[in-house]
Amino acid sequence: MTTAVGDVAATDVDTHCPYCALQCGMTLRVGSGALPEVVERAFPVNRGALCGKGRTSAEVLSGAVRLSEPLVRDADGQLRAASWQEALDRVAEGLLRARARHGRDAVAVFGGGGLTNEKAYALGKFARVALRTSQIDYNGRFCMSSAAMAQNRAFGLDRGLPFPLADVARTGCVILVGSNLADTMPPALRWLTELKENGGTLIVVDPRRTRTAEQADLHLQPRPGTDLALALGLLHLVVTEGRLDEEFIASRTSGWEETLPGVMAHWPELVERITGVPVPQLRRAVAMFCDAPESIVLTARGPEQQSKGTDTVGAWINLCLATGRAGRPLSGYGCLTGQGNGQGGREHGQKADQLPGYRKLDDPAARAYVAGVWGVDPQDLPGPGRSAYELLDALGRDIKALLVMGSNPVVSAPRAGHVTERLAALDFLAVCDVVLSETAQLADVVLPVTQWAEETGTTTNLEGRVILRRKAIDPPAGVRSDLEVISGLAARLGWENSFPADPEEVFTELRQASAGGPADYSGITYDRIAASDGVFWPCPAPETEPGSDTATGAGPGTEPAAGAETAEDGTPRLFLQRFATPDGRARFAPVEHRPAAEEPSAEYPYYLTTGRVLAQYQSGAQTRRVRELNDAAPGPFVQLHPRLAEKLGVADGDRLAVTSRRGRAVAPARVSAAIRPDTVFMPFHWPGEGRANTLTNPALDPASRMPEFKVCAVRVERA
Ligand SMILES: Nc1nc2c(c(=O)[nH]1)N[C@H]1C(S)=C(S)[C@@H](COP(=O)(O)OP(=O)(O)OC[C@H]3O[C@@H](n4cnc5c(=O)[nH]c(N)nc54)[C@H](O)[C@@H]3O)O[C@H]1N2
Ligand SMILES: Nc1nc2c(c(=O)[nH]1)N[C@H]1C(S)=C(S)[C@@H](COP(=O)(O)OP(=O)(O)OC[C@H]3O[C@@H](n4cnc5c(=O)[nH]c(N)nc54)[C@H](O)[C@@H]3O)O[C@H]1N2
Ligand code: SF4
Ligand SMILES: [Mo]
Repeated sequence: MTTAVGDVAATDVDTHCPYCALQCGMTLRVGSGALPEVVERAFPVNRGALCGKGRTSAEVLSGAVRLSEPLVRDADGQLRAASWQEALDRVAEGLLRARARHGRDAVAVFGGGGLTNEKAYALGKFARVALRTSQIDYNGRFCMSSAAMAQNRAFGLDRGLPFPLADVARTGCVILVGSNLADTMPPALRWLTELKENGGTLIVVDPRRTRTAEQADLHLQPRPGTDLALALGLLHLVVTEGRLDEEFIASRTSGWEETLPGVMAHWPELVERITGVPVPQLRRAVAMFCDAPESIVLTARGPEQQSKGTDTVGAWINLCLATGRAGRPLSGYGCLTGQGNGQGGREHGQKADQLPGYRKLDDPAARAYVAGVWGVDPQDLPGPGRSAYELLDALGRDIKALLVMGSNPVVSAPRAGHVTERLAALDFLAVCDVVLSETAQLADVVLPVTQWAEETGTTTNLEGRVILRRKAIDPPAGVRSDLEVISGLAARLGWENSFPADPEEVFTELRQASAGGPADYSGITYDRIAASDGVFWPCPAPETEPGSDTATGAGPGTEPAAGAETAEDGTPRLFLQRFATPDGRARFAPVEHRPAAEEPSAEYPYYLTTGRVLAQYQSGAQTRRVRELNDAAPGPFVQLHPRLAEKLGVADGDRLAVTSRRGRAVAPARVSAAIRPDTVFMPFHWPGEGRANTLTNPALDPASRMPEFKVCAVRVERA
């Protein structure tokens, strides 16, 4: 659309924010200025609102902060500019040399949940077909993998929210477990405000009194790492207070008998001892949750990034199932997925155990189907590989060469000092990025790539809504898209025509590869997305009218096209008739509480927990380069309670040394009564001496392989 802005003609392009999983709608106004202007636009999840990160996102397009030509490391150890020809040749050589000397699994790929569906799909195919390595995983393993595992176990399907976000405003009670969405998804806070305006209630579970917790009718403030006991304790009260939905348990679930003993073993006084949450608050939470005609539990990284994250989410799902709060309108469990394409990025094959369409790599039928789409022998597809931290830990050992696309593990991986050493021990490291991230600084070759406004592609937001980011401007001359990089490398590895660089062509292939899988995109086209506010998967291609774009695809037990705010396309609500398990029943998780991998001790007497602040995004690679955001959140800090500060003899702003079994970090104290006195909090957005991940514990959840970012034991003293 062309509009007049002042005297100058400008073109408006509707697209979406490059950052978090809310994928707020925005319009880019392209005029005579050097950078496009971000303009608010009505879209169902954000209804016009944008946070500061989205509002300033166009600044990262500036040549002043981004990479504009490939870099290669010379014999003298310095990075210097190079042609694309030379850079891609060097990458192909580096990967092939490692393969020739040490075998296929000596070459690894590390992807990202910020990559579009097309990129995530192409990257997974590149690893399996062109490299034939099993060694691929991605940063989403650090994000929502525990919730994904728990949802697959309980419901037979993992779509972050099985309902549109707007449903949150119309239910009766929401329990928000370990989400600080006032800072991490600010426009979503409005749905909670509306919930309260509609007479609903909000319970927030967080060891800190965050801006989100301040909105709550009830704030439960447990010790870090005790959410599993808390959920079991609430369910115990549901049982003893006669609040079970026996009818629902009998007709729509399985496994209750096996689950009940674990629940009964967590009586209220014990749960108070473990969690620190007083029994009367537990009772009040149960009353609020069960008195409401409908209710919803939402989890985010707080309960999930634990070495028992899968069981913990399972316990919260149990609470929903036992009270009949699942598979019904306006009731259910949902996970607030984090990254821009955190949902789609986990569906199309960059995960160690997975093929496109959320198929399993160890399923012979799935292998045969996808191998058919790819034109290869199923026997030639590698098996499942290692999880993200295990892969990083193996660098320089049995993995000799690594390609990173869309992650900055030097800042964001657990036990980051060790991970940095492992990266340095590689024979060859290539990084595709938009900026010279801390990880790119270690690379042998850095490939500069285009950004969201300069390329077209789809992402799938936290609701499972597949949306289209449209190209608004041309990229600078020296950069190429990730798809062009993959295509160029594949050609050098002998796969000339199998890796198209055109996003729509890749999406067409993805649709075919996903057809019949749990995350079926075969009925979704760019045109269909463009004609709506996005399309919710599953969305199989209409069988009756080939080529028709109008039929509504819907999976089993789902509700097609129920209108909430707008006419919804695809399958906005899942599980209303049946769950996606073989027998259609949701499965209870028979779980018991266990301590964190590391609990406080005499030497390390406090809990450290980590997370985010409003103005920085993730490893900060992008947002630390935006002046307004950097002014708002210029550096790391250690949040601690006034009583702890007094005990340690420190004042606000004093430099604190925080030490764990893995290392020492130094950052200024931020004294605040909003945190438990036994816990300190650090945001993880910065490299250097204040890097929170120097301290964190890579203890893994046995099922999801999620590291324990949210709990470890530390000593705190004046630096
Ligand atoms: N501003 C900003 N927004 C973002 C991002 C960002 O980096 N910056 N990242 C995006 C991504 S990828 C993600 S995954 C999401 C994450 O979104 P959130 O999950 O909301 O973010 P976190 O700050 O990691 O953690 C949320 C809360 O968990 C609490 N917590 C810590 N330990 C525990 C515990 O043991 N139990 C419980 N119940 N709570 C605990 C913390 O105090 C914190 O307030 O945000 C997305 N949005
Ligand atoms: N202590 C602690 N650590 C954590 C967490 C925590 O709560 N506490 N949270 C974890 C979570 S939930 C997450 S999601 C991870 C995230 O951590 P990271 O994986 O480091 O995420 P980002 O900082 O978003 O890194 C993305 C990188 O890719 C680049 N990039 C952006 N878009 C593109 C693209 O389209 N193509 C390419 N090639 N590059 C691109 C960016 O410039 C950036 O350098 O951190 C995890 N680490
Ligand atoms: S909430 Fe997330 S998607 Fe929306 S503007 Fe902010 S960073 Fe972008
Ligand atoms: Mo995340």
